[in-house]
Amino acid sequence: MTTIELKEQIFSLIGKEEKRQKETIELIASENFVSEDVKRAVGSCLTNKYAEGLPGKRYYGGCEYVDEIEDLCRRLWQQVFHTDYHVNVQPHSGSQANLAAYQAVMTPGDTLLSMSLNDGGHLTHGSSVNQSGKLYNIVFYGTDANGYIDMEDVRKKALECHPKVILAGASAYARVIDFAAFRAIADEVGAFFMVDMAHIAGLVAAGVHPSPFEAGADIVTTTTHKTLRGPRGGLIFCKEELGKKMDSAVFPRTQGGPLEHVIAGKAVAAAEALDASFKTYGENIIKNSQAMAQAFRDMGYDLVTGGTDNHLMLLDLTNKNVTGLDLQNALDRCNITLNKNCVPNEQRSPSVTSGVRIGTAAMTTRGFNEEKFVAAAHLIDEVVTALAAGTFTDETAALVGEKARALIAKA
Ligand code: DSN
Repeated sequence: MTTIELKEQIFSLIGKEEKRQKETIELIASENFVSEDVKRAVGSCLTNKYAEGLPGKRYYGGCEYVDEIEDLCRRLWQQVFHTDYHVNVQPHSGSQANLAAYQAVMTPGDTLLSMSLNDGGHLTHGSSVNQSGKLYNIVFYGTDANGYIDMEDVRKKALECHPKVILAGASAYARVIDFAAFRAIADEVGAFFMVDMAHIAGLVAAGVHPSPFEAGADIVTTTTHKTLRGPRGGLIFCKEELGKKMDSAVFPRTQGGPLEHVIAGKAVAAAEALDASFKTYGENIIKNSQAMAQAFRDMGYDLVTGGTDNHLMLLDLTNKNVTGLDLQNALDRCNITLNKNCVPNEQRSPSVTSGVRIGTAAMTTRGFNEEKFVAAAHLIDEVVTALAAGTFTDETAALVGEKARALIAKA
């Protein structure tokens, strides 16, 4: 193939993905749709620039404009979260942000107390297959029988294992996290208190979830692409006294040159999060989530913790006799995207699961209101019912897909 043909192939695939996104009800809780301005920044000439180091202290010439952009980005994110914490905007992702944060305050073998992946934590919170689980001694706290974080368990384990860091934050947890309670336990055992707010950061920015900054977390990491609706990437905030260590944990310890085009995109997203409309967006995400959760309850579905306080919910499909994997695959054929997810006391493997995770941030961006989310819940139920009865066919997929596209067209 010629270069031209290869490029045509690449852009044709991007076009197909764009069409898929436009015609799909997107319910993956960690995804969102960025503005054209975020895309403009990320697709800009800044991708050409090397800028290892920090503004004013770079290892390359010609950094005057990227210095201004990165400085502005740092200031804007401090404004978004009403904080004067030190901030580093260079992490390429949430995983990179977490790794750098650990490196700044822990040495290999130190103990990290965090939420297990099966209970809703994240791979980078000490999973044995992640670098975090290989470098550090990991102790997990879990959720209680109703799926809530068990603060008694957190305290008991903290008193037993004397962790260097206690981490709060999750990728599949539908309830408000009590940061103040975590802070109190960290103080009791002399641990650093770290929050990974990647999933809920947009809700914190909108003032509809308690802030880890107000609770006095020592370190706060986040991604910028979930509820914050920015480009893919990470941020690290920390108390001023940890700032130098944090910066050198990002560069040169765990990363090379920062992605200045993405940093510009993060700055654009911060400017958007500072607009008054972002508060309404956060409020709508939660209203939509709660309306959808209620619709599922009304149809006899079990929800982990019985409902939601944030942008996501976890459906436990055990009583429906359908696996998370089967539902995810069937919905992929019906213009509805979500992901399979473990539920408490999961009996199936993580690649099959007994549940699915559903998020409302992306479709709230696309204009879905409570009524549309309720309608989407009914479409999912149509598919679950057909799967359970063994009657899910190409025809079912076409019919539900048509209804999904019609809902999107009306949004
Ligand atoms: N994998 C992301 C999620 O879906 O929650 C978190 O990094």
